[in-house]
Amino acid sequence: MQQKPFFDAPFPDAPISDIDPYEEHHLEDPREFHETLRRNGPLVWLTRYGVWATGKHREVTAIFKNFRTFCSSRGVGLQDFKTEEPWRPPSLILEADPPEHTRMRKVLSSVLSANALSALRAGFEKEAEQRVDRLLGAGEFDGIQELAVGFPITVFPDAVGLNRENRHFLLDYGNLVFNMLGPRNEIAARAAQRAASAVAWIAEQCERENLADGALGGDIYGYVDRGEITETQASLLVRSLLSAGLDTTVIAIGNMLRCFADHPAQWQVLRQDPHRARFAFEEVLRYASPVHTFFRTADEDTEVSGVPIREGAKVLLNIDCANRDTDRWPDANVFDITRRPGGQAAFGVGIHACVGRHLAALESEVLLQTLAAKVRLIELTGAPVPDANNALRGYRELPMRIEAGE
Ligand code: OVV
Repeated sequence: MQQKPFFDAPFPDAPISDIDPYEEHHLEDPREFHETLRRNGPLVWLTRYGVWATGKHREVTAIFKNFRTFCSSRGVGLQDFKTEEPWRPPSLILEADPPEHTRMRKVLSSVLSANALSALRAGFEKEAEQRVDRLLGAGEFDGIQELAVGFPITVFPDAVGLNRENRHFLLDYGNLVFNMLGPRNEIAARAAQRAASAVAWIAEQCERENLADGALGGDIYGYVDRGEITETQASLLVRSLLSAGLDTTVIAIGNMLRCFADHPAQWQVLRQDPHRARFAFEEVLRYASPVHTFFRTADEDTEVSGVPIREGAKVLLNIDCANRDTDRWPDANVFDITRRPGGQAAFGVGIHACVGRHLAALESEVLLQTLAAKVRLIELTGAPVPDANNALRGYRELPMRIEAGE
């Protein structure tokens, strides 16, 4: 049998654990790992990988905010780009530090500003209404295929300005990108197999001539014409949209359906006042965070909450655990759309916080409002099938039905 690696504690008496959070059953059900993080916190050394880990809201937030010490340019996964070759050219925004990060961030934040996106709403609403109307007569269906995938896989590529063909490659690619943030386990190998044809296809879609005018991809190339970025940078920024923009919202919408199916009283609260959709989405992200893990790398010797951290150390930030931290929200384990979940960390915190959040919110909000207007009951009709992913947590299948009602 293959010997599992073992990394000694970095100092005597350091809190350690030999749990492997990347075992499939922990990825599918993180409760035991969360318990380990809480019991040994605020930081615990994972002997299996030789990294620090935290799931405390205070420390996760502090490390995200301290972007000078805890850099992103050495990768935001388990791998250290300083010592290991990344599988693709690093992202110019996700895997970069200031000042380079700042310039790229400015481009994407203006392309993806709430204002720039407001023109998309009407088209999103039309698509959501058609889809929900069709499902109201459908009996039992898979909420993942029909809603969580079906809605964004239409509106998102249209918003970016992609061709109509082969859009399923976007899901394969996103799945690969997120799985590659973890160890090179079976799950990552399967993702790579599945995405074999997607990688070259993605690179092609990022080229200027494959992007429709008047859509987000073309808007990014507008910054080339104004001399602010190069053509190569533009194509990599489009790649960022395609990497981060679809699987995340698919998972978020799936988690949203599950939350409301499990909490029918909360569904009635939303139906009474559909304007709560924006806050409801934020509460879904807190209660069932789509991205469970990002890493940072200590670029110098430092300490966090009294724990010394050496230069080069990776720190696993468990976002979904932090979002259920009862030190931050005494009733963290209650799904309550009437709370104001300010400070929830699902989009990250600080300079790297999700730049596409307004687009994600628009998609989810439109779908949620459409459902709230037309649907009396959301009900599971079978067991949800979890989707084990090294960085995302959600469902592969969600058997359900919806019932019409004013
Ligand atoms: C997985 C992920 C998240 C956010 C951004 C990117 C990727 C990127 O490629 O820039």
